[in-house]
Amino acid sequence: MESELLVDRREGWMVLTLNRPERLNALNEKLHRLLAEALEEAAHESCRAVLLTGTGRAFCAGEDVGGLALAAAEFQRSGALPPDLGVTVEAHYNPLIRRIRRLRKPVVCAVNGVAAGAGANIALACDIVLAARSAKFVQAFASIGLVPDSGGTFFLPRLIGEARARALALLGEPLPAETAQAWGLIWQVVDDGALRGEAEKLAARLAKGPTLSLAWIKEALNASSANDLDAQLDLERNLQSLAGRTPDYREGVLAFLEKRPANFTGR
Ligand code: T3D
Repeated sequence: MESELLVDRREGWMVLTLNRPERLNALNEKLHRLLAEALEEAAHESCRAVLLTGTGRAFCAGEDVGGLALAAAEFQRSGALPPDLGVTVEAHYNPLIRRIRRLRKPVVCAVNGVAAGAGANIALACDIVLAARSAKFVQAFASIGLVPDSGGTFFLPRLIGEARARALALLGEPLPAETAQAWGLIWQVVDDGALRGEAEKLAARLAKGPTLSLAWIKEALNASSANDLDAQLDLERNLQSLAGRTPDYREGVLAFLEKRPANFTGR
């Protein structure tokens, strides 16, 4: 049987494909575990970029509601305490979002179809999000009586502002990919047939980039929403000190002066 997560190791980068198309790539325990393991592997120096996508007509429909329904039924049957969903969030979603944000290399997300619930917010945690023109983003949580998790209440207002974030979260209405791009929720919409190719080109290009500099850019941007200007200026100074001592900086300057493409090694 094919794995629920396809891991394709390329030269210096990895493609991770959620692969439960019959459940719209909804996340169950096994897929959570496979994803965590793959992202651990991606943290290795030999991997310099990651592409995350899904098979079939969805990117990811969030938590497998079948699993949630079984737990709720058991609660009704036995009269025991309801399952604590915060446990799943703490065990799987929070570590996943932290892994993506803290990974010291770019994570490209190719949203190939609907991204709902935690699936939408996993996409938003990635560094560069491309979406198929037919894709849509759904904060599906309120529709089943839940609260956005996986960083939704953090990313949404920062990316698109309070008014739009509140309406999306409270109404749970689908947001078409083109509107998501127009609002600045994602980087780019691509025609459906071209999405995979464009996303692969982008990930391959990033994998040939100055990986340490890209990691520090990510670190600075991650920090900026919590920092004031002074703290952010200090952080930029510190990171620039580090970047300025790397072989890739030397190579970048040399390549510029010699009018040739830089050959970055990620060091
Ligand atoms: O402890 C915790 O776990 C808390 C953490 C929660 C994190 C979360 O993500 S909560 C939110 C969970 N996700 C949802 O509520 C989304 C549910 N799905 C939908 O709203 C819709 O399916 C979509 C908007 C994503 C797509 O709609 P549509 O009309 O294109 O497809 P569909 O017909 O609804 O779904 C197709 C099949 O996929 C269908 O199965 P069937 O009838 O063909 O056998 C459907 O049941 C299944 N499916 C869709 N989403 C899920 C799912 N199966 C399991 N889990 C899902 N999330």
